[in-house]
Amino acid sequence: MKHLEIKQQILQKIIEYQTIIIVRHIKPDGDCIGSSLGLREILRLSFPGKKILSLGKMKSTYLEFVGSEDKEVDSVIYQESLVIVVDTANRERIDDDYYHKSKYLIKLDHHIPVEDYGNINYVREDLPATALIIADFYNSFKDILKINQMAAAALFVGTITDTGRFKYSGVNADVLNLSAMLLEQNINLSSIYTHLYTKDKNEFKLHGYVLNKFKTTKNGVAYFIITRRILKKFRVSIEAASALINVLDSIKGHLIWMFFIESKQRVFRIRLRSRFISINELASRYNGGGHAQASGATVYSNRQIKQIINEADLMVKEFKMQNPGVF
Ligand SMILES: [Mn+2]
Repeated sequence: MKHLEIKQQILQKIIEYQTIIIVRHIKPDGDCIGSSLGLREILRLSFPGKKILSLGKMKSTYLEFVGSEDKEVDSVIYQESLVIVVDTANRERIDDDYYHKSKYLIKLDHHIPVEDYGNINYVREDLPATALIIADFYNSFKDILKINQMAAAALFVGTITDTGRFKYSGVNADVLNLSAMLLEQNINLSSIYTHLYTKDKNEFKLHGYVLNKFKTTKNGVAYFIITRRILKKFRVSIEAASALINVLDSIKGHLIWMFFIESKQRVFRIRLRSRFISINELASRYNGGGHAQASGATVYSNRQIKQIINEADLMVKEFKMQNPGVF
C-alpha cells in the first residue's frame, strides 16, 4: 500500500474516535517522548473537542523540558479509544498496561519491523525518527491539521536525538525538508540544545575519565567498561553514563565502539555503535538488537565481554580487508 493511502486511513481513524491515547516505549528516549507529545499537541490543536492523551510509565528527567505526559487513566476508557503506539517495534517494549484493550490500535514506527501488532502498522524505515513520520503526516494534511511551536519543538527533539543532530546515516533531503518545516515554527534552538547537550559537572569528569581510559583492540574496536565502582565514584546515573558512548564515536580507524555498563552485579548492559559495519546481528546474538549502526545487548560475565569484543574485532578486520581505503 502507498504511504498516502495508509496516512489517509490513519487520519480517518483519528477523525472517527473521540478519545485517542498515544503510548510509547519503555526506557523513553527523545524520539518517543517527542513523537508522543508532538502528536498530542497537533491533535489537540486540530480537534479541540476530542480527548487526547499521552501516556507512559517510565519517566526520563532530562526530557522533562519537552512537556509533561498525562496521568494514567482507568482501563475502561481504552475500550472506546483509538490507541496510537509510537516508536516501538514490538509489544514487549510498549510502556503501557492496557493498550491491547483499545478498540483500534495503530503502530507508527521507523524500526526494522519486528511485530505487526496494530490494526494499522505504518512503518517507515526510510525515515530516521518517528518524529519525522509525524512531521510528514502533518505535512500531508496541512489543510486539516494544525501545528504550533510546542509541537514542532517536540518533533525537532525527536529528530535531532535519533539522528545525532543530523549526523547519522539515514539523513537525506526529506529529513532536512521536514526539519525546515518544523523550524518555521520559530523553535528556540539554544534552549533545546542547552537541555540536551550540557552535562553536569560529575558527568563531565567521567567524560574525561572515559577519554583517558578507553581500550582498543588490534583491528579497531574501542570500548570502555563502566563498573558499579566507577558509577559510585563519579556519582553519575546509569542513564547519564550510558550516554557517554558517543565519546568514542570519532577515533580514526575504530569502526565499532562499545560501552559496557554494570547495571547489577555481573549484569553488563552494552551499547554498541559503528561506522559502515552492521552490528545489530552481533547484538542479537547477545540478548539484544536494534539498528544497523546503533544497538544494545546484555552479557552476564567477563568471559562474555571478551567474547563479544573479539567477535566485533573480527568483523572490523574483515570489513577493512574487503573495503580498503573506505575507513
Ligand atoms: Mn526512534
